[in-house]
Amino acid sequence: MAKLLDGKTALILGVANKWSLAYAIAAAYSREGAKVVLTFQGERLKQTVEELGQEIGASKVFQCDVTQPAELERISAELSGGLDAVVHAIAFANREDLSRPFVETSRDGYLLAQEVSSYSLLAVARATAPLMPQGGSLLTLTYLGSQRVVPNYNVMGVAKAALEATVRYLASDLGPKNIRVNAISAGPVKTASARAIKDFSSILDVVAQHAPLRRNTDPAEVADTAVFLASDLGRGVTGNTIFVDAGFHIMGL
Ligand code: NAD
Ligand code: IMJ
Repeated sequence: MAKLLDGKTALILGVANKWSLAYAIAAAYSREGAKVVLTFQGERLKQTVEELGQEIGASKVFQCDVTQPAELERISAELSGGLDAVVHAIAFANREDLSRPFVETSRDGYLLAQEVSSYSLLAVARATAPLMPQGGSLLTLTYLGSQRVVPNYNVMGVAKAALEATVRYLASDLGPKNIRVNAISAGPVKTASARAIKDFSSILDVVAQHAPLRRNTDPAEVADTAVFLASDLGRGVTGNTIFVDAGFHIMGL
């Protein structure tokens, strides 16, 4: 039977380990027939990501630190055959900026969070748009802390607000080339980026108690929405932030 991503090639940035949202998305894209290419941030992650790539039959795995222009240039070299979908699942802020009061955020900490978590989408869009001459899909991951105050999310919330605005401006620029740009706003999931957060388990409990679906978000649900957006089924959707959060964001109390 035909699969949703048959014949498509997808580049997925942001796999660090088997818990990464990017890995759940890569596995779902592979399941739906896509040719999957993975990148990892640095040498330290090489072996893990190569092994995960093998598990899902990835056709290529290479290093791409999005703060390094020379490493972004590798994208066009490695994907000269063209591309249909790109997933940006990357965020970083200094750990101390995710625990002390937001008002104490340094200039360097602010700029670092913006560079890695927001500007990098623009950099990736510029590197990949020429590889999608017939159009394609660009997807990033965001979190509710961009729109509401979530304790300790701090400088990441500001970076995600910029990321969501970047999605809209890129969607406007790239729409005439039939390149769609969207974000998925995922509910809290216990990944490496979340595990480090104080009281994360109690955040999961609060969400499960109050979300309309009365449970937490499963990475596989995020991945299935990512499949939809990269597939032909998503052809009319661009500039959007779609919540995959068991409905939590609609609640006022
Ligand atoms: P994760 O730690 O598995 O993924 C974060 C990734 O960012 C890692 O693979 C890391 O290597 C990569 N990264 C950081 N700096 C980089 C750089 N300079 N160059 C290249 N890659 C770099 O955690 P995750 O939760 O899967 O995070 C993926 C995305 O999902 C992030 O954007 C995060 O904000 C978002 N998100 C996560 C949750 C959650 O609760 N886990 C909820 C909503 C949104
Ligand atoms: C992160 C901080 C505070 C509250 C948080 C999170 N909540 C959730 C997250 C409620 C769900 C996870 N998230 C959505 C992120 O985007 C995390 C980004 C992140 C995490 C770390 C931890 C380790 C580190 N730097 C980080 N930079 C970004 O050193």
